[in-house]
Parts: sequence; structure tokens; C-alpha cells
Amino acid sequence: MKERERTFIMVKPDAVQRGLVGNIITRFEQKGFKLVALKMVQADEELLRQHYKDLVSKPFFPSLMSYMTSGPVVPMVWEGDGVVKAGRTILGATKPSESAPGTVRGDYAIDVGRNVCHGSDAVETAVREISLWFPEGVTKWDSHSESWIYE
Ligand code: RTP
Repeated sequence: MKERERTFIMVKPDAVQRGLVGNIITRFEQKGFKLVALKMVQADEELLRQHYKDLVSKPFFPSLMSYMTSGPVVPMVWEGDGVVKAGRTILGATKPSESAPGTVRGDYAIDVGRNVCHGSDAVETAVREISLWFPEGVTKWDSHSESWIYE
């Protein structure tokens, strides 16, 4: 089976509380991407510090930490050609004021501090984030729909 690109997508605590998990999953499924890992976890500060290591010196970092530890999150791994870039497109711009209608953030968020989801910004970032959030590894399984998605 062909190796396909992977990305790390996470439903943030606000979206879990608002019942948006299914909606976000549906958008990726309907596009044709394949869900290869998913769980619900309460993230601790150590994990989030590693995830957001480039943002530790930002003024909003403390509020980002309290937001991200305010309830469970749903980390996921999605697979498919071009999924990193397409994932960012499906989620929309980081700032909901700039995210287009039809995107997750464009449809469901107003405030950058409650922007409902995360998506890896590059293939290398995805590799790092997947191993951080899924240290147990991601099981490879056969899909029977490949020939209906790819030529
Ligand atoms: P994400 O990781 O969540 O997909 O977002 P991103 O790469 O597009 O954006 P990044 O700059 O890495 O920011 C990560 C998250 O920090 C929060 N944030 N708050 N108050 C603010 O000005 C501000 N800026 C960023 C957001 O939750 C953002 O998604």
C-alpha cells in the first residue's frame, strides 16, 4: 500500500464542549481523507509546552495554556495526498476574523483565543506533533476505498 502524507489535527477544548467533534471529523472524511488515529485526552502542561514550544515567549502563552488545559481535547491523525495543506484550508485562518465562511473557524469561531481546532503547518511539523501526541504509534490499516479516492 502506498505511503501517504499525514497531518495532526486537534479538536480544542471549546469545540469538544460545544459538540463540534463530529462536524470537524465529517469535513475530513467527506473530502476523502482517512482517519488513522483518534483519542480523547486531558492534556497536561508539559505536553502543551512541547507542542507550543515556539510560542512560550509570547504574551498570550499563559492564556493559551489555561485554554488548552480547560477540558479534554481530541487529537487525531489524518492521512492522504496533500493532507497537511488541505487540512489548514479546511480549518481556515488561525484568526477567525480572517477565516473564510465554509471553513471550520470561519463557520464556528469568533475569537483567536477560542479558535476550536489545530492543524499542523508543514509535513515536518506533522511528523513531530504525531510522535508527541501519539507516542504509542499509529497503526497502519488497509483501506478498501483507496481506488474510489485516487486514480
Ligand atoms: P494552531 O497551531 O492552533 O493551528 O494555530 P497556528 O499554528 O495557525 O497559530 P499559532 O501562531 O501557532 O498559534 C497557536 C494558537 O495560539 C493561540 N493564539 N492566540 N491571543 C492571540 O493573539 C493568539 N495568537 C495565537 C490560538 O489558539 C492559536 O491557534
